[in-house]
Amino acid sequence: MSRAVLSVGSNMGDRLGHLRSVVTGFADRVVAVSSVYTTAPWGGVDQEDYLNAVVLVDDPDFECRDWLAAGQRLEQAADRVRVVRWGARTLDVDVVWCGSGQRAIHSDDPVLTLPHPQARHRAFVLIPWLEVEPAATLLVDGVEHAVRDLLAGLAVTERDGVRRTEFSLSGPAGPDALGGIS
Ligand code: PH2
Ligand code: MG
Ligand code: MG
Repeated sequence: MSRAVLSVGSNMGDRLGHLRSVVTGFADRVVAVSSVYTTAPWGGVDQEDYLNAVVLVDDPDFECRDWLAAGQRLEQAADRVRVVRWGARTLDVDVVWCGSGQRAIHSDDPVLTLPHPQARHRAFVLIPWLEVEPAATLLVDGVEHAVRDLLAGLAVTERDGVRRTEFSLSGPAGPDALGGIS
């Protein structure tokens, strides 16, 4: 135990560099990395567009809360400041789903609610997740749904706000990452 689906996002500073810091930070625990998407801000706060991606991670010695703690350390390393809920941030690492093998962990713990209660409403989470895990499912109100169906149920404007870029979180740094990788 355990495997986790992490949603990573940035809309301040070296956005691509911040997302790449998650892949380098989790290193050999990374199982798969989605494309990088440019996404319209979700949640009603006026702010810059985000870059978002999904990273699948696995470590037999990690509990679900260990992914949260490690993600928060990476947020701190990116000088993340918590100001406005759903507002701008250098780096956000959210545990969307966590499980043992294919079995999902469900938790009402407010510190780490699983699966992430907002994930099903967010095209910027569902689209990159489907890219790396096309058969993914998510428990909504006690019922297991295909992530594909949850995405199809979102407003077209939500889905259209999520656009794939040519940036990559692995391999050589792209132009947006200049100065961000050392
Ligand atoms: N994160 C938020 C609030 N709004 N919008 C997009 N497009 N992407 C995000 O990662 C995001 C957001 C707070 O976690
Ligand atoms: Mg978030
Ligand atoms: Mg967060």
